[in-house]
Amino acid sequence: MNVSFSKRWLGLIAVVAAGMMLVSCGDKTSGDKASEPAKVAEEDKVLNIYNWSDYLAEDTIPNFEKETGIKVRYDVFDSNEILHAKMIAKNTGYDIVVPSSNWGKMQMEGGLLQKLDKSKLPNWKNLDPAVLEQMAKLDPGNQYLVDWLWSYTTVGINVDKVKAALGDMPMPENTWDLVFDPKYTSKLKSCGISFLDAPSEVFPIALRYVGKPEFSLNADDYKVAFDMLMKVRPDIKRFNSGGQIEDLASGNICVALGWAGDFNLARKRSIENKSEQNIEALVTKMGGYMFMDTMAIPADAKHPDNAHKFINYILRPEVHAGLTNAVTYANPNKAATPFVDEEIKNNKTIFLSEADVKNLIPPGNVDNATRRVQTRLFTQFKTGT
Ligand code: N2P
Repeated sequence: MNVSFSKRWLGLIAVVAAGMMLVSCGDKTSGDKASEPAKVAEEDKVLNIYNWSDYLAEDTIPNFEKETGIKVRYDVFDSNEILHAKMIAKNTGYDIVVPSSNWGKMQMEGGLLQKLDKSKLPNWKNLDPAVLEQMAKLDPGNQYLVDWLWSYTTVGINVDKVKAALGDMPMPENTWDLVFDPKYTSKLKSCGISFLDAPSEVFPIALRYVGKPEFSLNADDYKVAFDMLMKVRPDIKRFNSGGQIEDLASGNICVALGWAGDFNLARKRSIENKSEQNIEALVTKMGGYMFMDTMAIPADAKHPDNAHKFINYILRPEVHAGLTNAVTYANPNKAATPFVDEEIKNNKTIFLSEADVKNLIPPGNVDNATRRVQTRLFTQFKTGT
């Protein structure tokens, strides 16, 4: 349908597959049992969804409810860490969760997810075959995970405010300096710097910035990244993943380490609320950190049939494109491309070029011990001690 769209995806997925460093966790013993499709004759007309905040079009849920008579309870989270902790504790009460692919893979390997029943997903055919082929490298046979939307963690700026705060100082060649180098942060402090509140988002990038492997298992490497982070700590105004859209759109902050999709959404919101902030997601030379957020059904979901109905509904071209148009994140649905607004389709910070995709850090993971190191150091970073 659209060759360049497909090519971009090939590059993107190749990077994802190549970079997966997955370490299993959770309860292995329940894996086989958990994979059996639940046998439910007639389910209650209820569906419990747990997704990231600001990740929906206004009509996505109401249209689904109207059409199916299924009542949706929709809760939101702002980090994989929060979702993962709930998944490991089990009995989440959710029928659909949306982990990033690397976290979804861990949950799948831990027996915490159930296999999708493709016979209930006729719209599966709309997914880009190139995506499916490449995704199969991390989810063999595409059995558990369906991409919702994707983007990357990067630097977002309010162009005018940053220029004003920097004064005579030109923009750095490596734009990550805006959040990692005190030479810049000490100036940008005046208009507000925000960081994502999640160790798994910040450390891979901070490690690359200090020249260490992004998914290092060596605690000494984390200390080097931590020391770099502590130098800019006094200049950071807040850690607030879900709040960056509003903070940027209203001019409360001028620089953020956050999600490219949210930066484009902040720009859109500021136009809607007439404050017209000149907000940009930067495609940095050093590269950002890619994520693909995926729909999955917990092993103990009470309404798996309704969950399949919802996934199949999202995979409709108009519905999937509706998500992209509303929240400015790229989708994996080839049939949706004609329904994506031209401005979004042509935005090179949303649908990245092949070269820019290759430059991203692909989704990856560390072992549990390293995750504890990350958590401890990130808490210290936040408290500034
Ligand atoms: C929320 C977007 C979530 C992206 N607005 C992070 N995976």
